[in-house]
Amino acid sequence: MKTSRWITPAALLSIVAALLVAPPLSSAAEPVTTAAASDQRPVLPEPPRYASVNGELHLKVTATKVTGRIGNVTYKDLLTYKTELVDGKGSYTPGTTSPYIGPTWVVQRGDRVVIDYINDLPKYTFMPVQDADAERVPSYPVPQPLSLHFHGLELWPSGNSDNVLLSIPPGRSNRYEITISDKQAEGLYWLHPHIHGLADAQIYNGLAGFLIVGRSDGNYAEFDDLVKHEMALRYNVVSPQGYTGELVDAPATDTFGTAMAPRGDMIYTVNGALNPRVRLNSADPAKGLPAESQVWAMSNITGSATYIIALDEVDAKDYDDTTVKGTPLDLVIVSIDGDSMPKPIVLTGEAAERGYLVPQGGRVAVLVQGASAPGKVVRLLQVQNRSGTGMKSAYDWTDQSYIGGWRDYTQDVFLSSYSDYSVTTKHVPTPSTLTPNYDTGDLDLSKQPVAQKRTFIFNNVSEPSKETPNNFGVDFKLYPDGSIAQPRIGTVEEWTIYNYSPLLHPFHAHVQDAQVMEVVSPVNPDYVNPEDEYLPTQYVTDMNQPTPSAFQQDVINIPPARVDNADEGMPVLNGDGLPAQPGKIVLRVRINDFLGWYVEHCHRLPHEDRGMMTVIRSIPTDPLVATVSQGSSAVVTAFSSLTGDPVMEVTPFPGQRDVSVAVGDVNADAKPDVVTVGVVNGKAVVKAYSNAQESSVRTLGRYSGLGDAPSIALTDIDGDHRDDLVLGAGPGVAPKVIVASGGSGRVYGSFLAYDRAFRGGVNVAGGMLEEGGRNSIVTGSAAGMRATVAIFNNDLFGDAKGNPASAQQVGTFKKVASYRIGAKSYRGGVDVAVGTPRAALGGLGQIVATTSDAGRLEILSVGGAHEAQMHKLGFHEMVSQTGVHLALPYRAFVQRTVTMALRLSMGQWGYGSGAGVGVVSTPTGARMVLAPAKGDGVVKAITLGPNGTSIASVDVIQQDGGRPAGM
Ligand SMILES: [Cu+2]
Repeated sequence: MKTSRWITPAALLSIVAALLVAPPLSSAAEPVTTAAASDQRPVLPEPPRYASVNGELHLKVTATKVTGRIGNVTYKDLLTYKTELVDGKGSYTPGTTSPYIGPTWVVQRGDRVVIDYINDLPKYTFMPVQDADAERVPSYPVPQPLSLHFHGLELWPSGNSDNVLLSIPPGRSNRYEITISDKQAEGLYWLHPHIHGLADAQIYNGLAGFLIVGRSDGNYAEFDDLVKHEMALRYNVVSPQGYTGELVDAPATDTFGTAMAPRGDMIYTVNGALNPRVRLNSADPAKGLPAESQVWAMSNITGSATYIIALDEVDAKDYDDTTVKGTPLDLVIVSIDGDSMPKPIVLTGEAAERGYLVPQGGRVAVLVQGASAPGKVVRLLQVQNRSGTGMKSAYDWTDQSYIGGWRDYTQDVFLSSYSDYSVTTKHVPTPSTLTPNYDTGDLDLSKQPVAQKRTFIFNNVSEPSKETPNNFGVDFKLYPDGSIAQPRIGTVEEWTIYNYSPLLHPFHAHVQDAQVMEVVSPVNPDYVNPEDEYLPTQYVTDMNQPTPSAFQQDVINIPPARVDNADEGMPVLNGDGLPAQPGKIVLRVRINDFLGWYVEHCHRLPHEDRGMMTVIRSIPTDPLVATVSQGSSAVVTAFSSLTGDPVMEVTPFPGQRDVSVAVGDVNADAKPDVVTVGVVNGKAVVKAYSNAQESSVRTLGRYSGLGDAPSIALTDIDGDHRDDLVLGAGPGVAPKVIVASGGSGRVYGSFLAYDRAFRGGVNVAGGMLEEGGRNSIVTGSAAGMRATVAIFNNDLFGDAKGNPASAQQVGTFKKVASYRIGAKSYRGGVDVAVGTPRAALGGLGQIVATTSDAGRLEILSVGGAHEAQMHKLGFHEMVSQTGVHLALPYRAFVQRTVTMALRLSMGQWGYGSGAGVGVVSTPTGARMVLAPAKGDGVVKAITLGPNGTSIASVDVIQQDGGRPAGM
């Protein structure tokens, strides 16, 4: 007999214990109100607030386990954000703490926000993927990493800013430092962890909080005097056996379905309270009092729930009676996802009754009017719906034995109003236009030129099996195997996103919001739900939209494909097996001026955790290539990678042949800077040309012990999203690497890349090589030993108390991998570069290594820490085969494995005796720039084909040059 997968005997005991100690009601601590004594409803809790003062907010935030109560049940193993002010930077307003919503942060545009973010989470109970017919494999605890995402904010995605690739190990911390953009729309945002494989579990169990920029209503003049409320909408599922006290959801590692609760076993909370009341004064026509107006800003802070909200008015006594159908009230939407709108969207009549769909992660602010008479109340409702279509769950609950997926969301009352006429209130009729109290800038991209078009296909990967249990992918790939998209900053791109599945997928992109151009929802009007009680979501809400929105969003639903009535709600297929009528959205995005790595994904978090996510990397508007000619005075030339034209030609060190060059962003203006190193009076001198302008040259520093011909690379080493200097010793001295700040030139630290006795010189490179969100330094032996590529990391995480990484930590580098390249007898050098020449195949950066040994070029992949951890823990097979890349703690110094992804002969391009290598980014990948290792000659740029192996094109960049670099 199968046992329940949720309730272990130990858990059952704890539940029984919890029930025994739980008092019948949780209202003891509620504030005193003027409502009738018989009113059992709790008052809507307002979370405590931490607000910036004088442009600064500094918080210490600890993610930790807590026991909490919802309604009359005590829940153990909830997670929460314990929060405190640091150094008095910010203000604190007390509120009602809840395990279900963290404290609210309030910030303003231009603010500097520092978060010391501590992982104090308990171990995560890992439940391996099960064969439905087999006995359960026992669950076991694994360390639980943590990260932080500022949902909806336009921020740098790299370094210690909004970097969702970070994976903070338990007992460690990270200091996040963000600057709220001057262009950020004012409204309601939120923050939550973003660990792939654990996003749903961590958010579901409590790790979330509001982040208000300015005002949560959108900051419109029309609403200056109104009361605003923020409302976190969350649900919980109790197990089908009816036990309470344990929260049930779908761990990414543990299910053939996406965790279906039998109907009715949902509980809904607002700010952590069940069915609370909010003061919103009804009109009193007898006294000539109009109804009070308020703005309610709501957020769907769940992984799975599709909320469809509606408002109605009922007699006060019916406030919680879902069988009573009230008078539908208009839904007056004034802000979506914190973005401002030129005028309200008003849903009235039947449209108001059908409700507005708030997707997972999305927000909506509505102007709400009080009820029409003192004996009436306004209710906020969840409209009954089902996510997905009629097919049943693969889950082995007895009443749901098929493969597929839905989740039922019952009709329910989230909250209701009450009146207190001792409070003076204000009435505002629905305005015809909305007037933001600040400059919103131009939000309409519909007339802008499009620099790049892309498509993404959201789909179920395959029929579930033990190997691929109900996975979700993008372009038929699971994260991180989908193509890396590399938009150029400052450009507008158009993204068409198809939905090949019968489920709703809410699309979410980080770093910049999107304007909806078009929505195509191929609803089947004849569709009959087999269970016929619950309408699938897509039939409740008509999502067709033929014209562009007048505003931007950060979560956008992709309607499902047209489904087949005869095939249990699966999509209607063409002869080729693909959906005949996929759902579709067309978006425009203006790429913000931030460089770095981030993601787009489905915000239905069990889908994201199962692979429905791809990597995006913003690159400069015009990534530059730089070369050094090797005449008696080396000439550094920078070229536009768009036009091939030279943009700068300088002789940084007159009279010197051995000059090295790198391209990167040392001043965090997101534009490529050209940095060179030469030797003056025995010291390596580094000169930087900001934005490749000769007039902007400045000397960054002078460094000893690097010999006559040092090498240089640029990559962010300390997490401030400003590229730093990596200097490799030339021939004749010990194989030293010096790492220094790209801003001040100050030395962070140094290390020996090879044996101290080695005198052949060190080539250097750096970049993002694996999940974990930090850059690595790559070295290549320049000559005189078995050619060896080595990888070095530092550890930028803080300690368990939230103290940030020390200067010593930043400057301490350890070798985590090495790789020998070329024949055993080969003693020539290996040059190295880091980039994304195979972006079509996903992953992150790769190393390109070249030798003069038969003109060899190898592309190397680096295995991440979590891969090594998974092998060690023995569940690699169970995890990786499902596509669930459970990100285990990123440990900087865990040994990595390096594997050869591709080997090419450079002889085909005329470099049979070797070439130096650089990599320059393109919107779809990168070009490998090759130049002869010795003497002058032709520089060529190689583009790999879309399959990442064949050659698509070879461009001549420049005659007469050498030693290339790119960005
Ligand atoms: Cu999805």
